[in-house]
Amino acid sequence: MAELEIVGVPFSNYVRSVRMLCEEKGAAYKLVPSLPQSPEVVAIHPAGQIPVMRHGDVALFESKAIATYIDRTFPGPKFIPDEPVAQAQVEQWVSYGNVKVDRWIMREFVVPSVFFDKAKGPDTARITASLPEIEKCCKVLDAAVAKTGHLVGTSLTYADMNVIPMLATLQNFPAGKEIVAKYPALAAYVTNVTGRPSYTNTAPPPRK
Ligand SMILES: N[C@@H](CCC(=O)N[C@@H](CS)C(=O)NCC(=O)O)C(=O)O
Repeated sequence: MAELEIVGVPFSNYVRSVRMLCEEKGAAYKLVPSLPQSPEVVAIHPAGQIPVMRHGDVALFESKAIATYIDRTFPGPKFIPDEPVAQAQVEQWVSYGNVKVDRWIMREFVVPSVFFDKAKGPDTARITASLPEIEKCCKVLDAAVAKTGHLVGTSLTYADMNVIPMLATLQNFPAGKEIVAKYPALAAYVTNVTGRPSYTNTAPPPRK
């Protein structure tokens, strides 16, 4: 079989989600550490985003499409179930993760907290405005994982792998940690999933 290549830098949450899937399935892969908008990435993703994937003649962009391909192509346990309701629920939580959780945690809170014009300082109004929206997301996710400790069914699926890097990143910030701590089922969920080898083995190297 051709070598599976995940192209993207390891500190990207979406790259990490796809790598977690490979680790959980026991699918061997090579990480090709390319930045967004690099020629290698633009050759596959029309918007230059990471991750992209190469596997023999197959090239794909968008993390969920990549995850579906890997889950169906490689042997090992399935993390996107075949059963139609569970499969649709994975889609549902991946979409919610991408449209709401990524938006409020990453785009409106983490990115403006970390990357800002040094002369101007961070946009505190924007960051503060994200907090009630992050709290809404955490409330929704807390209720969803309260019964089984997972978003779908009773075991880990790609829906969990999609959202966990975002929630773990949130906890690196005192305001984010404070919000997660208000939701005990969510806090336990983050602790459990981030304790898995698939998460710890995909940790990005420390930033310089
Ligand atoms: N919907 C895309 C989102 C990917 C995404 O946002 N990737 C970020 C890194 S985590 C990126 O490439 N950002 C740079 C850019 O948008 O130019 C997916 O699921 O793959």
